[in-house]
Amino acid sequence: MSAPLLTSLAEPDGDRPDALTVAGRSCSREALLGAAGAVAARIAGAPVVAVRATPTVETVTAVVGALLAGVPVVPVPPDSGPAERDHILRDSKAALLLTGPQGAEDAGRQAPAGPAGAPGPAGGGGPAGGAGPAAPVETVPVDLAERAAWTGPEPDPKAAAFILYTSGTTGAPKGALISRRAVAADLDALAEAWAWTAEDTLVHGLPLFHVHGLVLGVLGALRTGSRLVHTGRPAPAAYAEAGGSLYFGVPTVWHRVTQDPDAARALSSARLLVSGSAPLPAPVFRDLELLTGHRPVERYGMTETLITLSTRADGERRPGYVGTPLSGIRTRVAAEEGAEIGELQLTGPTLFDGYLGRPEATTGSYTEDGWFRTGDIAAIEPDGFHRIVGRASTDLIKSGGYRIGAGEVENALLDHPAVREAAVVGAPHEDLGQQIVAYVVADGVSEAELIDFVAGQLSVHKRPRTVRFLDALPRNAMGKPQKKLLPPA
Ligand code: MLC
Ligand code: AMP
Repeated sequence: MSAPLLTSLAEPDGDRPDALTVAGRSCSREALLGAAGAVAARIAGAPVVAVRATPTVETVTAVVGALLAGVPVVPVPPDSGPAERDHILRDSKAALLLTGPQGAEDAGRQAPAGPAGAPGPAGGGGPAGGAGPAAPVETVPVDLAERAAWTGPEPDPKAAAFILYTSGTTGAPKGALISRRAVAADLDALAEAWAWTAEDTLVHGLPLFHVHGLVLGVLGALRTGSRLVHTGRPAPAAYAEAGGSLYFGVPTVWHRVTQDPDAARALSSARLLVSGSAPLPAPVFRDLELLTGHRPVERYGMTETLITLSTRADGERRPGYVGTPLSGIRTRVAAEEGAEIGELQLTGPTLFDGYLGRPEATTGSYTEDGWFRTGDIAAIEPDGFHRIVGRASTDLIKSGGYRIGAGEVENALLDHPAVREAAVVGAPHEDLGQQIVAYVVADGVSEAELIDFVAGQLSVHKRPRTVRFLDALPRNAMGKPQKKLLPPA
């Protein structure tokens, strides 16, 4: 049985003034616990709460407050446009939106917020594909000066800690239900694999609305008791300045670090550099080793499973390999007879509890004998090391470590009145891993207008980086678009 999720918050060195730093603002664990207690008191009893996940101390306070009160958290990307935000709020049925200092102003872009301290209306403004009026949501500003001692009981470990919205190949993102015990099990397994302790200072600048930045990057620090420096953005110079022992990044971040040799060399004094969320290219692995003296730890995970495979602090680290299963995880590769590669399937204590309100999608993500189907193609070497070869579906794109469904971007493009047909793919890209390329049949609209249109409807990272105009999409005899026949980007 794991310890309660937020155990280390109440530990004796809780008054260290820089236990937590986010984008240049610091606070102690004691201050965090007090302000989070005040949040917990305000939202206790709510079925679910949305958090506008800016990289701020307020976001961390909001998340901790909700976890204290046992209210599941729905992180909302701060740059999500009205279509995406309204979908998340509506689908999760969140009636409260916790926001940081910018929250009230931003919410006010759609509808004026109430006076400070009083809940005001917020939520999505524009209709997405004729989705109707915005979901009614009350904005609750987080005030770091407030203090309350939270004395509520420890929530049920089986209860949801998070509802994380994540893209599928088609349609709008689905809410993955992540339990408190899954988070605790994953963080304990990672602490063991990486020898991660309260002696560490964790540094990263990843977004606070996904598994990597939020679950590992915030709750991991709070559970192990390590200091956390969140750099606001994952810029190489900011990583260099932070002087940490443990660093997290997506491969794009590590690629940028290798392009900044001074910053890279400053990381030599760290204990462990960890890469994940997308494949780390072998040249980036080698450049990192040359510049920092560290062979990076690579780990593999998914929103639905949390982190399941990793190389270890005390073990071999091999370019192109994501190591062995974490404690409690079992893996298998469903390969056809005679083949070495096939779909990676998993079981273990870190798996999600299904997609909110989508029983069919949940059932479809498991095999008949109860293993989770990752959709990733993998091979397992005789020594147990796992290699991720690619994805089964080309309609899930990984760009800068973000998972993006081709269908969601296609639907956003089709919402533009000038677009008649759209097909979206991920094209190889040196820095981003893949970049989003859109092929459209459209008249009277420019590439820049379409890119801005998508950036305005969805999160900015879901915008195509390139748009190609075609007279018609290649289709088969049944009329289905044939993405393999699209011209090169
Ligand atoms: C550019 N910008 C625009 C725009 N064009 N804004 C609006 N409309 C347009 N048309 C602006 C952006 O707002 C931003 O502004 C700036 O340009 C740069 O944007 P970008 O080019 O999209 O960002 P980039 O620098 O390319 O981002 C790289 C990155 C980012 C690495 C920082 O991709 C990132 O943070 N990735 C992390 C993803 C992640 O955490 N994934 C984990 C998933 S969990 P401004 O002002 O903001 O600079 C998971 C499980 C696991 O996968 O295993 O971990
Ligand atoms: P997300 O749900 O955003 O967490 O994305 C999960 C997906 O990211 C996985 O299904 C993989 O395709 C990919 N992924 C995560 N970590 C790695 C890694 N180390 N190597 C290759 N792919 C990865």
